[in-house]
Amino acid sequence: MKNTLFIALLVFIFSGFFQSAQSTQHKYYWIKVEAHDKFQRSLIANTGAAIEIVKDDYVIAYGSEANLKSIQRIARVIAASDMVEEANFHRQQSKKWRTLDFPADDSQFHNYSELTAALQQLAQDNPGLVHLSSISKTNENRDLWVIRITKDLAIAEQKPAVIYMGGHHAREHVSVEIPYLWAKYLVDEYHNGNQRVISLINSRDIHIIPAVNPDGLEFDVSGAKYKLWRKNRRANADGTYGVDLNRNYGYQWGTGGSSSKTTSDTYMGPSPFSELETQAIKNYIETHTNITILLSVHTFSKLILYPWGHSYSPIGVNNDFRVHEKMAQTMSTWNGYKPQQSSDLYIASGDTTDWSYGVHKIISFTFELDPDPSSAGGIGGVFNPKCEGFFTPGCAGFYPGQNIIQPTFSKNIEPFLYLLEYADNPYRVLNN
Ligand code: 0X9
Ligand code: ZN
Repeated sequence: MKNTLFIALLVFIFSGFFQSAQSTQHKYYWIKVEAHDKFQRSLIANTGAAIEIVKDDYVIAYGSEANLKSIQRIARVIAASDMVEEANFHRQQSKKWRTLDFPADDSQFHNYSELTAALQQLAQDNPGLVHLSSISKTNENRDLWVIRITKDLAIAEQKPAVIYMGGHHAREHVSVEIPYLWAKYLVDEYHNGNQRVISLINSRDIHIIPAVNPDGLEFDVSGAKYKLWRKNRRANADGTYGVDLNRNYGYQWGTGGSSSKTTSDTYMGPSPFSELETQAIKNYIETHTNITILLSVHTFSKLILYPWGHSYSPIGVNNDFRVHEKMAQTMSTWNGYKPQQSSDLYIASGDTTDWSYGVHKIISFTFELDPDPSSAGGIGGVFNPKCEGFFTPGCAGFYPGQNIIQPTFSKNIEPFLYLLEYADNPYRVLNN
């Protein structure tokens, strides 16, 4: 009897210990922290927090309690938000969550099944023009869709190709809509007799992956409020979930600005290309050797970024640097986004474009789409007072409301067309 009591006491003490250890890991914060240059920002990125807003004198990062403590050791924290419940330990199937969908006032956004249906419809209505295929199953058995738009598929590999991708990060909903609208625009304009688009569809091979991370997207929109989820939904060995797909590509992987901690938002994964989604993209790009230009869209901040991201050095091949710089500057005249090298923001390794340029010499860009950081809300007085918090659509950078979709798309049509036009030989831009 004594023994049983003793064991019961031990179990009680230990369960309390584990609970508090786990609830510590559940705490996530918005952290406003002083940082004046890319070197200071990179130190903050190295803690494993995700930097989301960059200003001249500070950044706002999103990270765990452990990330917050690391940041406090190296920089002055100006403010930290109340704890936000963190979803690292949440299972997808929890009963208390509603169906996987956007709330009514964000219904213009596509959830996974709506996106699937829309892509299937586009392909079905346009045989010989739009080709839909799944390049992988995800951890939760969804399809990773690629839509390919070109005339004469049989000779497509002989044409210059561009690949457009969105939705690497689950909470970046606008980044899924823009590639989808791009596919729809191309098809609609083709039928409308737009000569520029017709000749591009005839002479180019166009690849579009609107949602690189469908499991993450579905997770983010399940529940009463958006979850601020970033990673995919791989079940990590320790019971946590998710790898940051934009830290999992295999060029200079794990060399800075990513984390080996599974609870981190910038968890790099156990090895380069450990994830089904990044493997699928790797295989796809390796098998389509006609791809000369790549664009990966994210949100938010209105930026045009180009390699390197893992290093402060510019690209070693001088002409390649000049092509990226020139194209970024030209595109910025249309969308108004700020062109810069990725690492001017902060060092991060394992992102898509360092790999696609580093390994394949594909001219590669990351766009951080609208909105701009000042409209994103934040802590320390810049919060929109109408809004409950970062979770409320219309309030924050990741959840800006559906009215932003169309204007964001419109300002990016010209840059997207430009990339296609120069895909035959991007070095041509240096002649202008
Ligand atoms: O950190 C990222 O993955 C991207 N920003 S986001 O807010 N969408 O997460 C930017 C990647 C740019 N690359 C580097 N800074 N290396
Ligand atoms: Zn992103």
